[in-house]
Amino acid sequence: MPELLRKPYREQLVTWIGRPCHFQLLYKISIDGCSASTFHQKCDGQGATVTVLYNTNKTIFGGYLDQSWHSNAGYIYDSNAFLFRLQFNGSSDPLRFPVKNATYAGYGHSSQGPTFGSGHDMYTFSGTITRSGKVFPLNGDFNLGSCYSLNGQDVNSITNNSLQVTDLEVYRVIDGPGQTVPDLDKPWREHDGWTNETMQALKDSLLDYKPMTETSVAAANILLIGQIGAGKSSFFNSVNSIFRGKITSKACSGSFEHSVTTMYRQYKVKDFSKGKLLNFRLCDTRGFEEEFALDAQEISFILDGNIPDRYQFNPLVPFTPDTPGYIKDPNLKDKIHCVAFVIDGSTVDVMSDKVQKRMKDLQVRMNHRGLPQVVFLTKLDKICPDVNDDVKNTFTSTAVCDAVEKVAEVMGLPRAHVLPVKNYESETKLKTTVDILLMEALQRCLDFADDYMDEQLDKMAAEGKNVRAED
Ligand SMILES: Nc1nc2c(ncn2[C@@H]2O[C@H](COP(=O)(O)OP(=O)(O)OP(=O)(O)O)[C@@H](O)[C@H]2O)c(=O)[nH]1
Ligand SMILES: [Mg+2]
Repeated sequence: MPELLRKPYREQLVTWIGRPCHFQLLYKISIDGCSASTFHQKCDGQGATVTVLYNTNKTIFGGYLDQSWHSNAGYIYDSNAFLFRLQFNGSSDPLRFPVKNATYAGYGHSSQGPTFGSGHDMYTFSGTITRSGKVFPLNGDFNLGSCYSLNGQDVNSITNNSLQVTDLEVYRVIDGPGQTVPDLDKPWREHDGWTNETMQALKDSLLDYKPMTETSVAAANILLIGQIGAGKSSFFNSVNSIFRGKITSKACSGSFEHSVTTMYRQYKVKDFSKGKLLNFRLCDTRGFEEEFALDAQEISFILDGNIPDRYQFNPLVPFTPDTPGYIKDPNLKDKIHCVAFVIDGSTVDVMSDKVQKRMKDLQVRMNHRGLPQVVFLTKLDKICPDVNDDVKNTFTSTAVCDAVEKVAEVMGLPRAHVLPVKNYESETKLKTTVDILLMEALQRCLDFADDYMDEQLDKMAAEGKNVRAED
């Protein structure tokens, strides 16, 4: 059964419990269903337990009981009990709230889920809770502070105001260090590792990259598109820095009320150690805003290769076939071969309907052309402190995993198409781990671009067109 409670949080609980111990999962509502009878069936008489709730506000809290749960409609005396908060708003922020009235530490009742304190301090749910999507809207009630010392905290600062949980787990606390400690930090996505060798292998593979050999298309075109300030230009700068061998910022990036990028640029990347141009182009666009969207027709022109490099976007006068520089008969080499939506991971939860709609509208045009789409999910460092400390934690971070799921859902794309990255922004030196994440995302994009070109060639062959006419 997949367990959510991460290793650092387990270690924190062990410290609080105050004796060497480990945890065995007894009950998990996302697997077993959320019902008081199942909870009691699985957890009564099991000795010490920890109950952990994970809510939709990325906050993790719960309670510890040294004594067994029961279903006898009576209180459980426990002088060692405590309530706790482990995480708040996606950030680790542990606090322990000791019991102050041991007589009422817990309450066992056949029709109630885990319940702590009289009053009750933490009453999770009663009866059966029906899942709504991925969320269980618990029907309990929290009157925190009656039997537990809150040390200045309140319901809001402990639960982050939500009883909408994605999971609730009860673990049995077993004395002694775990013999076979399960792999608690199992990544949510397979990953090749973070060594210099991995980095070098990725770099070599990108250096060797050539679009499908049957065509004369020299470079794969990847379109970077998304809201202002999402990190489109920074993505190019980051990739460019990797091959430059030092941090550079060729494309203007920054934060401004309107898009910093105003010109369409098809950036090439040069490897400075080998003096070689790489065979892909990163096409940077103006970001869209709440009140300003790229003209849909303009996007079609970009996708089809009608718009020239260095075209100056003008929100007042959209691009037309009469605009100077219009490329009249673009062929496969001019077209976009893969679209990367660049989305700021730290704003995924607050993405407005308007922006979502903008992206959907663009997707319609892309789907129409059979264009592969990925998401570069940026600013991971801002959504998870562990990732901020070290990018290595990306694939074990629940906050990142949640953001990936959310974006995949919003964009209607498979999760595997959502690629977490962290751009270089304040660093002064390259880092192997950051390079790896960026190059993996780029490599995926190029694989998809190849698929697209392959498909286009099949189509052209089927239509009797001379593929070599692309020359
Ligand atoms: N912390 C953090 N900041 C980032 C990241 N990527 C970009 N930024 C910052 O976000 C701001 C906007 O980045 P840009 O690359 O200019 O964004 P853009 O999508 O090109 O924006 P426009 O050109 O205005 O549409 C800059 O201040 C960057 O330094 C990231 O991964 N982490
Ligand atoms: Mg930009």
